[in-house]
Amino acid sequence: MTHETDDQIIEKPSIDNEENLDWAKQAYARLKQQQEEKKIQSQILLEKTFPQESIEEPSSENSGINSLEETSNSLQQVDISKPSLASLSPEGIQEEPSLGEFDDTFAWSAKVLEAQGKKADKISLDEINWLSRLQQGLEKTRKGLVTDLLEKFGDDPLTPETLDELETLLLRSDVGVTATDQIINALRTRLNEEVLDSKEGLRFLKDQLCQILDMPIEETGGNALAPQRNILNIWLLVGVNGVGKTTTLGKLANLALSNGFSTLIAAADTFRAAAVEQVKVWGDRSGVAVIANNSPNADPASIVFDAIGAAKSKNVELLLVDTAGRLQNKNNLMEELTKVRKIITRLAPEANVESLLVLDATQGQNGLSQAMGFSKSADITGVVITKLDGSSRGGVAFAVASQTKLPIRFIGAGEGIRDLRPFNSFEFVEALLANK
Ligand SMILES: Nc1nc2c(ncn2[C@@H]2O[C@H](COP(=O)(O)OP(=O)(O)OP(=O)(O)O)[C@@H](O)[C@H]2O)c(=O)[nH]1
Ligand SMILES: [Mg+2]
Repeated sequence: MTHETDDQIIEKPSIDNEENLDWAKQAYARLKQQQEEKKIQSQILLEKTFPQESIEEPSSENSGINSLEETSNSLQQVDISKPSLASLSPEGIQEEPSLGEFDDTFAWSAKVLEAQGKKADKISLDEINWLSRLQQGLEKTRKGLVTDLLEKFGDDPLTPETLDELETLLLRSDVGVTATDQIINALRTRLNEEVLDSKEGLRFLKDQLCQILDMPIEETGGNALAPQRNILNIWLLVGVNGVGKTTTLGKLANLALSNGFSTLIAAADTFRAAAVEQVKVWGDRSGVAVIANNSPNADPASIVFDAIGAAKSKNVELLLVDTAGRLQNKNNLMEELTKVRKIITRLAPEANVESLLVLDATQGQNGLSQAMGFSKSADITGVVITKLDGSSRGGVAFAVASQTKLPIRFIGAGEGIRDLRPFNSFEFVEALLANK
């Protein structure tokens, strides 16, 4: 969840389109070496932990795992589920990415990192892996936008007619009227000043797209959202049914824990019986304890109450709250959210509170009207866009930023625990317009 600060990036990042792959090759060689070293280390560790005989007959007794489960704290009603066996197995904690071939996707991901001023010996496989998946995930959106766009732009200088066609393309890609107008007007003004060839046109377009996404982020201080150390941060995940709130919460728990934040989950979706179990599975996968109440129709506010108490007594830095899916026009359910917010303000006035609205990219412009409805009644501070993999409507990110003026904080592109990252406009726009 750490992010480069602005002053580390002196120039605006831009992709070097020359076929200079030195940096990418250096990064690849380094990651390859790290992977080899890791393999050797884990082999040594395995041999030390399980000498030959015990590999053949592993003893499950006294493993310490059962005792962890036994001590699992079950208060009368409030259930504090400690992460169980699944979280202790390596697969449960993370699916480690592995380094594939040095191919076009690797080279592209490396270029995006290089353009942001990263050092070839400082990048991680996680970063490369995520960018590759984001680029692949946005393929459907890209197909509708880029192929046509590049055809329209051609090799000739841009003309007012190209802009008309670009306008149609942007609108068709769910970019929305406000953002499209902003982009087209900026391009038109620029065209009145000078002749733009297609390469400069594309560069200008990318800058405009980044500006639209960055505007709400800059208005809230300009940094990526991360919990503040040594104080309580409470993040609520809200949104309509099935958009990916619980999955996002699980991925966030994993991301927070791997960045060293002490983390706790509150299972405040009491609407569906299976919801608590689902959250517990994510608690297990990420290794984060879950506060839940097993009695049917428990009051979400009372779970948040218990969770804040537990968070304070354990010096938790990030409390993630799962909430039930609700339609933005259902007043009683929206009031329930207000009640939860009130409890938080009363019990933890010093906490940093974020209400993250989760939007499903596949719903396109429909998600936008949800966002408008939610930000009216719930105190939304940011947006998470999920399901960018496989959606042809990734352009909706621009509509969200320009129309709701809410900062996009995280994006999800897959169902796996690693498929979520802090939002980075440069990476998003490059992935969207990647021209393979
Ligand atoms: N492909 C893909 N699927 C996702 C992503 N995020 C969530 N999902 C899937 O979407 C479905 C719904 O996810 P949940 O996390 O249960 O959604 P929710 O908003 O908590 O749902 P309710 O609690 O019922 O309102 C699940 O099948 C998830 O695996 C994503 O980024 N990509
Ligand atoms: Mg859920």
